[in-house]
Amino acid sequence: MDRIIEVLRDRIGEKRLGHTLSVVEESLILAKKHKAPEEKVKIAALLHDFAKNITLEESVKLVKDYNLELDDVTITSSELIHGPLGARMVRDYFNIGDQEILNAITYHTTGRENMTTVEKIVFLADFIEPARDFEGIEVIRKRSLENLDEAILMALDSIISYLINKRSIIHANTIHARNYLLKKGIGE
Ligand code: DGI
Ligand code: FE
Ligand code: FE
Repeated sequence: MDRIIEVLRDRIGEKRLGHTLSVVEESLILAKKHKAPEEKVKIAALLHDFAKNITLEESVKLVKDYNLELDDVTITSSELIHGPLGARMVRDYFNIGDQEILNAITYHTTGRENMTTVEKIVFLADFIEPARDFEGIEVIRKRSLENLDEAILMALDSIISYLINKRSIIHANTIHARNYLLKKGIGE
């Protein structure tokens, strides 16, 4: 853990390390509450933004070097590329082979349909960590302790509204994640 933190400090800087450690803390609270494997959640949270400080240009180069197959929306977005690229990089840097950890990192920005509990927790912890401040966040914080799916549905509603207001492209995984929950009857 200490070695990872040192590598992270170099790579993402003190400020984002602060965010990362907050996400770890929130993740562990949620893991205890929802009986998820704490060690997995902790590693995924710690590494979720590993590729965040890389420019889009450099990220695209790395994606090519790694032969990663990313869709056109992800590969042209500085917001979206860091998830899948980060997952690939931590596989190399820290020899992480656990697919659930790698998926939690890959999908932490968009979510996706049928997420595991570990994936849900990292997605939500990133959204509700104490430095985040937007309308409705308190309700989502509270709900995340009671029902992960309902909290994620609220988070996705908020993200999608935000992206529409900015006229941004919405990644299909974000929509699929939300449709999946609605089809399951979450939020009724
Ligand atoms: O890396 P963080 O800042 O900690 O958080 P994050 O990985 O959740 O990234 C948040 C940003 O990603 C935020 O500006 C909203 C954006 N985002 C989330 N879902 C989508 C998205 N951007 C696009 N274009 N499409 C999405 O579906
Ligand atoms: Fe991120
Ligand atoms: Fe983050």
